[in-house]
Amino acid sequence: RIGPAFRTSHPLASGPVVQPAPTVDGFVETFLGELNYGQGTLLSQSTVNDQYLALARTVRRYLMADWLETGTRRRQTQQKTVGYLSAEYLLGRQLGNNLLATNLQDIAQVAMERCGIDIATLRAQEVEPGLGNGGLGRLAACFVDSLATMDVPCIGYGIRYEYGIFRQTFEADRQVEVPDSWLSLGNPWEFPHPERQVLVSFGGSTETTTDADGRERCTWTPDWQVIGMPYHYMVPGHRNGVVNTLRLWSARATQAFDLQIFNSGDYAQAVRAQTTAENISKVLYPEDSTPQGKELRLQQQYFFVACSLHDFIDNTLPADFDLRRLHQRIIFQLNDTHPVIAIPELMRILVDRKGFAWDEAWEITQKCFAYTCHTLLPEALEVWSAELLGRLLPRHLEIIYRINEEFLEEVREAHPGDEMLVRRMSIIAEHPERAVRMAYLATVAASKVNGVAELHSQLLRDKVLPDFSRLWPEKFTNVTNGVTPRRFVRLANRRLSDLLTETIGDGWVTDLDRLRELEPYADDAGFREQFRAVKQANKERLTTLLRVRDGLELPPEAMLDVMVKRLHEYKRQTLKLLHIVSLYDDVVSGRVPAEQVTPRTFVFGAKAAPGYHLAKEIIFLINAVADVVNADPAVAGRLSVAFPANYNVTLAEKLIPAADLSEQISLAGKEASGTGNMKFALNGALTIGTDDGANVEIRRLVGDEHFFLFGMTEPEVEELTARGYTPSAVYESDPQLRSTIDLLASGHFTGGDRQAVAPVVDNLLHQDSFMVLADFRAYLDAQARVDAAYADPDAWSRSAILNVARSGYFSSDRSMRDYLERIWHA
Ligand code: 8GP
Repeated sequence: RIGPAFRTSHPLASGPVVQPAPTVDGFVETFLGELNYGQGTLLSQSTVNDQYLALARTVRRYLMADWLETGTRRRQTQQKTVGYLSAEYLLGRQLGNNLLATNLQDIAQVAMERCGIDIATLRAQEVEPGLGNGGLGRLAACFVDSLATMDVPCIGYGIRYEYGIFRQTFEADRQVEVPDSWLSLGNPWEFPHPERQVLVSFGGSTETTTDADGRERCTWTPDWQVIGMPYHYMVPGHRNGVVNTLRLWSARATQAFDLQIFNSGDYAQAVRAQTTAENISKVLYPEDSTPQGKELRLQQQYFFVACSLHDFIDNTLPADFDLRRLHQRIIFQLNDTHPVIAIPELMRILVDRKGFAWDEAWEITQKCFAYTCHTLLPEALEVWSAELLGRLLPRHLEIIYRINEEFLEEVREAHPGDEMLVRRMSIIAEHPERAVRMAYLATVAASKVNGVAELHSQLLRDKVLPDFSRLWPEKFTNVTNGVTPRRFVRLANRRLSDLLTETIGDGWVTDLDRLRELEPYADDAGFREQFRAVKQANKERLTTLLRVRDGLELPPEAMLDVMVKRLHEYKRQTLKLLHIVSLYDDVVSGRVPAEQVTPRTFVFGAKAAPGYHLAKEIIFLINAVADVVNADPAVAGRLSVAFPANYNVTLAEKLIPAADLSEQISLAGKEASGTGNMKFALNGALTIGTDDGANVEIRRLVGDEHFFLFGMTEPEVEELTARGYTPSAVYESDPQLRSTIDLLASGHFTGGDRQAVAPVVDNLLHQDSFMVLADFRAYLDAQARVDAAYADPDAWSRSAILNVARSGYFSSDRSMRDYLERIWHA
C-alpha cells in the first residue's frame, strides 16, 4: 500500500522523470533494457518485431519527461486549449517522426549498428496507423504536429479504430480490399488509460417534468451504454521540449450490460452484446467525400464526441470551474460535420446535467465551437434522418428541434414574410424524409465557419451556404490548408533537406517562409546541379522500392509524372488515363515516331471506396492500360505506367520527393483545397493543374511561368453546365480524342474484351459529370508545354527550385497561425 507521504517524498514520485542519456551508449543501454524487460527476450534471440517494439519504446522514453512536463505546465497555466474534434487522423508511421522530433536519428542509427541491426529494417516493420481516408484525416495529423511545434495547448480527440483504412491489393487488375489489422503485432505508441474511461448512452426515451420552481427538466433514460476507453498518443513538437496529446477512444462493453444477460444464462447472447458495443470503434468507414448515412457511423460520431466533451469538462477542468467561462478554456474545432453532434451534446450537458437555463447554455455553446467544411460536393454534406437520430439519441433530437425553432424565429425577424427562405435555411429538411442537415446545425452554432482554400471559402459562401453568409457575413472566413514540413520535407526528403540546410541554414524546418532565401540560388548553375542530383537520387530510391515492393521495373531517368490521391470522378484520373492512351496511340498508329516522345513514367496511387463501382472500374482500366503499355516494345523506353497498390502516407513519403510533375487536375470548383499539391511543390515538382482549390494560390505564389495551368475556370464550368454539356459532341469534334477513346473502347487493353471497358467509356461519352472530355484538348496542350519545358533541364530545375522557394506559405504552421488569429483567439 502506498501512503500519501511516499507519493510526494520519493525523488521519483513527482518528477521530473529522468530521461536516458542522448548518447549512443545511453541509447544502446535503454534499447537492450527494453528488449529484456519490455519484450522479455535477449538480443540474440529477438525477432525483428521484438527489436522494432523495443526501439519504439526506447524512443518513447526520450519523450516521456517532456510529455509529463507539458501536461503539468498545461494544468498549471490553464491556457485556452484547442480541442480538435476529428473522426480521422491519418498519422503515418511514428518511429521516424519521433526520432526526428527528439533529434535522435543519427544516435539511433549508430546504436542499432552497434547491436548488429539495420535500423531501416526496423522502420519497415511499423504498420502505419491508417485512421483516416485521405486529405481530411491527413490534415488533422499535420495540424496537431504544428500545434505541438508552436507550443499551443491542443488535445486531438478521435477514434481508435481497430481496423483503419483497408489495405488495397490488386487481383486480375481489380481492387481487392484486405482488412487492416494494424494492431496485431502490438502498438508501442499508445497508452491506455482505463481510469479515464467514460460511459456513453444510446437509445431509450426522454421525459420532461416541471420543478417546484416552474423550471422544466428533462431526463433521458437510455436503453444501452458503452464504455469509452481512451488511448493516449504522444504528439511531439519539433525539438522544443513540447509533447501534446492525441486522445483516441475505443469502445468496450459495460459489465452491467453483459451481466444481465449472463445471469439469464444465455452466454452466446452475452458475447454478442459485447460485440455490438465494441463494434463502435471496430472499423473506419472507407468512404471519402460521399459518406453513407449508416447507423453505426452515427454511433461512432456520438461515441467519440460524448467521450471527448465529458473528458474535458469533467476530467480536465478543475472540479469547481465556472462553466460560464468555458470558452476561455476551450475551443472545439469541428473537422467537417462528423463531430457536429457535439453541439446538442454540450447543450444537453449544460441544461440537463449542470442546470443552466437554455439561453445561457446556448450563449456558452456558441462560443465554444468553430466549424471547418472540407467539401463542395453536395452529396458529401451529412444529413441524418430524424427517425434514426431520434431512435439513437432522442434527447439530442429534441435539442436540435429547439435550436432550429429559435434560429428560424431569428430568420423570420430578419426577413419577415419570406417563408421560402425559412424553409431553405431550416436545419431540418422535410424531403424526401425528415432529416437533420448537419452542416446547417454547425453553421448556426459555430462562432466561425471556414473553408480550406480561398476559392473554396468563396464558393462555400456563394454556393453552399449563401443564405447563411448573407445573414452572418462576419461568421465566414478562410484558412488555406497547409502541410507539415517536418514529415513531408525533412523526414521524407532527407537529401533535399540537407541541401536546403547547407544553403540557408536549418531554420526553415520551423519557419518555412525562410525558403524564400533559396530564390537567388535558382540562378546558380552549381546549385541547380546539386538540386538535380537530389531529385535523381530520390528517383533511384523509388525505383528500388517499387522493384522490391511491387516487382515493377521502371527506367530511373524518365520524367516522373505522378497522380496520387483518392480515386474519385471529380479528381479526374480518367483525364490522366486519356493522356497516356493518346500518347501511346500516337506511337502505335505511326503518327509520331517513338523517339519524339519524351520518356515518362506515369505513377498512380489511389484507393477507391469499396462501394464506389465506377471508381473501381477506373482502377481496373488504369491497370489494364499499364499492362499493355509496359509490355509493348513500340513504346519501350518511352512510356511506362506504374500503379503500386495501397497508396498511403508511407508510400507518399517515397513518391513525392521523386516526382518531377504533380498532377492536380480536378474539375474547377470541385476540389476544396488539395494538400498533395502543396507537398509536391515543396519537394520541387512542377504542377500541371486546373484553377481549383489551393492550386490557385500555389500558382499565384510560384508564378505563372512555373506552373502549367489548363482547363475551364469555375465560372466557365457553371456556364457550360447552364448551357447544357454534351460529351459526345466533344468526342465527335476532336479527332485525337476520338481516336483515343476508340482505342480504349476497342478492347485493345483488355484482350479484346469491349465489355470490360464499357462502364468507363460509356460514362465518359454519355454522362461525364466532371467534364473530362471538355478539358481534354486543353490538357493535352498543357502536357505538350510540359514536354517542351522538360527538354531544357536547366530551365526546368530553375522552375523547380522556385517552386520550393516560394511554397513556404503552405506550411501547416502558417495555417495554425491563421486559425489562432481568425478563429480560436487562443
Ligand atoms: C478533403 C478535400 O477533398 C480536399 O480538397 C482537402 O484538401 C482536404 O479535405 C483537407 O481539407 N475532403 C475530404 O477528405 C472529405 O470531405 N472527406 C469526407 C469524409 C468527409
